[in-house]
Amino acid sequence: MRATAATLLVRCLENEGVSFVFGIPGEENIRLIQALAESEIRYVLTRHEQAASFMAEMYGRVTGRAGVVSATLGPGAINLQLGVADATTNSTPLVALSAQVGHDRNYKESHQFIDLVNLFAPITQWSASVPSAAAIPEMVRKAFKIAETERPGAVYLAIPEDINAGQADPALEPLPRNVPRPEAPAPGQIERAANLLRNSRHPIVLAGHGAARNHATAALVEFAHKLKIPVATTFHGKGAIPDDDPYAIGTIGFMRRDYVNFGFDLTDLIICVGYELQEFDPARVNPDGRKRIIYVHRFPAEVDVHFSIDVGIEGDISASLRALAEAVQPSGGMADPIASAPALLADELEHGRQDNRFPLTPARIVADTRTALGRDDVVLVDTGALKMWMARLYPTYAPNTCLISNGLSTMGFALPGALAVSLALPDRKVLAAVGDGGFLMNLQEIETAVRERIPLTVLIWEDEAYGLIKWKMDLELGRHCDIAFTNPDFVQLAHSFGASGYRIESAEQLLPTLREALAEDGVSIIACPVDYSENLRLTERLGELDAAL
Ligand SMILES: Cc1ncc(C[n+]2csc(CCOP(=O)(O)OP(=O)(O)O)c2C)c(N)n1
Repeated sequence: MRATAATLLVRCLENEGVSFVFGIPGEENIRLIQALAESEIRYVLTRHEQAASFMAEMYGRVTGRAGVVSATLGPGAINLQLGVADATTNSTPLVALSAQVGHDRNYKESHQFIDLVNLFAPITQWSASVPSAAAIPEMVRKAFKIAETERPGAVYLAIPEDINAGQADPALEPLPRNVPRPEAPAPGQIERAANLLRNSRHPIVLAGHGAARNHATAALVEFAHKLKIPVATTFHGKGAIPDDDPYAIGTIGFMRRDYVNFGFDLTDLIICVGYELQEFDPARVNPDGRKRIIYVHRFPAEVDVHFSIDVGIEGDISASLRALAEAVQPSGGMADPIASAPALLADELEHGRQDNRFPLTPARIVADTRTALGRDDVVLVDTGALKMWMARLYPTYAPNTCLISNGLSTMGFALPGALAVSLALPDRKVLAAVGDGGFLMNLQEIETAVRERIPLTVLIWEDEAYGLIKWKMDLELGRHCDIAFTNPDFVQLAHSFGASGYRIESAEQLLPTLREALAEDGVSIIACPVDYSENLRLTERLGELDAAL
């Protein structure tokens, strides 16, 4: 058999351990699609390239291995850009492949030609065009190495149609995979950090996405327990310390102050563990820029006037935490106001659980979602007011089990993302929590999930509006406009796709319906009316709390 460039490319993908490629074919990459069909890799045919890009992103997010998405040239490739940008801003490994016009016409105005390499450059870590079949082994290896190495992100490769359709030297082989290993922390940096810690009165840990990604939970828990230091997480770091750990004090990142801010008000030293500035503005926890900062991560920190680092420890995160814990004696323990934060959150959630009002309060939906899912099950939370409620209130017990986009904060990722998480983690239940706005941005993927027999449940928080924008307008302008819309009948819509459809008509129905839907082996859609009048009450309440301090 003669080797073609397309089969060589697929062999290189197999060599990287790729199990799924998400995408839509086009005229210019039919040989690649055929070569994939003949391989061990499962090609998941989607209904929108944007959705395919979110699938690849969320696959990368939960596995740590680059998710792969494929599209045709021009419009198909351009449709990939939202998930690609989301992956880069969310530190998630992704490899995007698209076709491109051939070398015979890429120097002039020609049908469907757009300079894709330049279009992808600012939203990727590397954007390049494959110049020849001979370059495929090196370029695929380089793409995965860059995408998966800290800080992970997206990579884009354009495959011109003449190369896609051409032959390859049969002697060409995929290159062996190698993964850069993290260094042990430098003893001098550990000692400098230990000195800062010894002199701090109320140190606090801020655990970010890097802690979740780098499996630092065990070391983080040991560190917190040994030194008696409270741990807050960012939205992306949720679960890096289980929320029922006595040293977990909650998630920071809500638009206003929250209970967890008590810890940051009091502290003189923030130990940032795997924190990335794109997740959350450091000004929010260090407004005057005067707090001392120890930074622990695999790569140097971004520069920000509110993030002036006293000691940076670059290397393996768990090893760094263990070395630091070893070097310091425990201090006095948590101050009372800090210790009170988890209890206040738990009260709020409990209150929500018992609230039978209809439409449901946001806290009721969060409480029932938590009860319906197991500790290791996964919820993907789309962007909107629901994200604020879920991020601050949803107790999370393991990293990457409450997935939020807070780098780009895009709408529309959760439903397609859930499909990929369900494929990547087939033994977990997977729920996409979405607003009615975000749901209609990528609902076509219900067809993909039904056709491909990928189990998932979608919970729509229905308020017939772009709720978060309404909340922001009400808060800052005192009124709102241009945020309301109407919805289709979600139950009929679900049925028309061959999915199960449920409509919640009383608060008591939500938990049993969630349980029933999650127990199904198929696709189910639940529409749950939500009363967002609680939004303004929450910001007012937290505002008063602010004043009381
Ligand atoms: C792709 C995209 N478009 C617009 C926005 C701005 N935006 C953020 S939240 C939001 C409203 C979300 O509405 P919905 O999905 O119904 O959720 P809700 O806020 O009502 O809970 C909008 C328009 C965004 N983040 N992403």
